[in-house]
Amino acid sequence: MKKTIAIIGAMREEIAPLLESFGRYKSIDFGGNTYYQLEYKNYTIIIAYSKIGKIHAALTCSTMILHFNADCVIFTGVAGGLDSTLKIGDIVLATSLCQYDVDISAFGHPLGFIPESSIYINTNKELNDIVKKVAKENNLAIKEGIIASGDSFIFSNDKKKWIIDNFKACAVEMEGASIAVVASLLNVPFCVIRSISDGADDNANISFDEFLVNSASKSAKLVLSIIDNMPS
Ligand code: 4EZ
Repeated sequence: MKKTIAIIGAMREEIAPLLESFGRYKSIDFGGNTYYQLEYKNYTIIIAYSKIGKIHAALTCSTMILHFNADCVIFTGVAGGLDSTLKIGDIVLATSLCQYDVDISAFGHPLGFIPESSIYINTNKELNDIVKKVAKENNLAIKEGIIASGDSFIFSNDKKKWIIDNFKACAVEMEGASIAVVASLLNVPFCVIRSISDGADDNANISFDEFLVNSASKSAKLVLSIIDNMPS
């Protein structure tokens, strides 16, 4: 059976380079999003941007898996850098993801923890190995680490430090943990690739506007090479 690869971004800019590169695709509207479907080599590829935030991303990921029968999910987009070694345009590959805005500490639970779930959800090792292999072949340095997700654009040093201190994350964004929760519970392998657009600091909004398109295309380009290296 032909396999289906889902590629999800949050914003149009994050998937635009992929649509441009494939050129031909079918558009399917579902649940307030447009899904772009095409055949490539021995794969069906389905691409969509979810709109910003964890809830939108959860709907899109669920739709990709349950409605479009995705066999694996790749998230591509940009993120705010938390680790001081990260520069604009650098690629981060999530080893695990967490929700920094989950807080039921009133009941003694650790930050980010939901009963019957866990603070961190791991990404798929086989997919990550392909990402790392392809990055290496393209002389692209990638940083592996924890990505923290929450429904805020982080643009303050205090909030940035709080996320680093509490979650040991190297990058922050607003959708990755949704993909992790949905895909892991539905037993679909997934990975999250992000290119840095800003430093999540007091200049982050300016930096984001300046580098969104360029950083998004770096992440999307890597995804294209990954698809070319997927086992058939
Ligand atoms: C969310 N995305 C930003 C959406 C910004 C503007 C209209 C990634 C991201 C991010 N998220 C890049 N930098 C970030 C930051 N500093 N905090 C949170 O996934 C929408």
